[in-house]
Amino acid sequence: MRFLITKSFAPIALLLAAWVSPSSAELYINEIFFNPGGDGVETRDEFIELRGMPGMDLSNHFLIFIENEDNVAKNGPAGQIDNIFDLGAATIGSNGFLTYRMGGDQMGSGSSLYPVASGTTDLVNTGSGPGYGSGPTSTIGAEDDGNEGVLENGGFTAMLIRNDGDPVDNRPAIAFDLDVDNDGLDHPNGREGWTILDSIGIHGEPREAVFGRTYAPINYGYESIGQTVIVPGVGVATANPGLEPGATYVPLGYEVEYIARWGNSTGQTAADWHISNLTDNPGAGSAGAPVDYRQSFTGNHDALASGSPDVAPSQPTAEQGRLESSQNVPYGTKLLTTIGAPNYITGDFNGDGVVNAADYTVWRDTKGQLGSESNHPAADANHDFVVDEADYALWAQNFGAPNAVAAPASGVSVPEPAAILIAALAATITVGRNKR
Ligand SMILES: [Ca+2]
Ligand SMILES: [Ca+2]
Ligand SMILES: [Ca+2]
Ligand SMILES: [Ca+2]
Repeated sequence: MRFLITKSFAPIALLLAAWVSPSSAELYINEIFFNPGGDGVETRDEFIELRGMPGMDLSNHFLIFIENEDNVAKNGPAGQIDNIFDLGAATIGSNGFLTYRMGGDQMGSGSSLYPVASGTTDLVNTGSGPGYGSGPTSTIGAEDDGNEGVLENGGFTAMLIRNDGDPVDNRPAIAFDLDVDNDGLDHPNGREGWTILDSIGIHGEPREAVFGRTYAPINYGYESIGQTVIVPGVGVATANPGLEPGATYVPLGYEVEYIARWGNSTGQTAADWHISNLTDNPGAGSAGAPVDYRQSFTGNHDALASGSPDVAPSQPTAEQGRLESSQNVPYGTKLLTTIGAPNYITGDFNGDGVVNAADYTVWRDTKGQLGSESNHPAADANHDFVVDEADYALWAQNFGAPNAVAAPASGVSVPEPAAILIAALAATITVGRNKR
């Protein structure tokens, strides 16, 4: 029985695998960590990950960050370009990834310590400027309005563009205002000659969404539209974030510090993104220590041995059990371990960005395995240090995710949803029988 079901999975696994590669000339914002908290160092621990075709030439491509802040009079800096990453000298790595990492703060914090997958085009600033550097102090083509070498914590629209217009006149420039009247992009493509390849809007901190404006198809912020908020210096205001025509706004109720695509997703719906607020444990990102940001409100996550009951990852308090994750990721999950790889997705035990039969195999082969903070089993989806039925249930719940995936590159038919359901059901039957 098990053999038959394994065989029936094979074609589906192949089809799902065929979905994951971006189509020709496509380029995506894949992961951005922009506000390391706690012991984090702003000029060391931020990173950016882009995804595209292996070896893709990035001439005339730029990643820009557009200011979100506005005020009640609508004469704030919304629409101005705050950060520019000039991708022109780079190509996408042989594994389909490109990363930007920081060079530290020149005060002993050292450069970014994240492990990066081989094959990644890994751009680390070795210039004299802090963080990513800026202009002449950046070796990676970064530039920002304050020459601080960092991304803004308050909010932004991250926008990946290609400039087919004049290479000088239409090049993105710091402080250039893409929205002069703060009522939406003055040109639907940002500027004449530009193509917007991908974008996402974030109001990262409370009250930023009240008057602020973002410019992407999908946008996130703390407040709900219509929510009453007290704004210092203004008084009572009603949240009404500015959006492009037809754009989506998703209220979160928490600050945002990390944005990522959900597994291999490339679409523009809330299901395609994982928006989270990360804190750290003691030593997170510190020189010589493993980078170890986790999701929670407070406290550290490796204190199981310390006997402090409110910090054990397997025993979250009621408060810490409320994860600040748009995808309900289990407490204590490490997200920042996929630099140069598909992003974390619940149930993706082999880390390839999709949840399918191959992940079931990992679960089956490691069922009963125990773990610890330093030796975390891949198939322990709920982060309780044992691989068991609860982890299987999370795999089954997420089977087929991410829902919105890139169109097949060529000549590959997409299986009907029914086929996926049948496969999931078949797996359930298998597990049920194994248990007896
Ligand atoms: Ca403006
Ligand atoms: Ca990643
Ligand atoms: Ca997988
Ligand atoms: Ca588990």
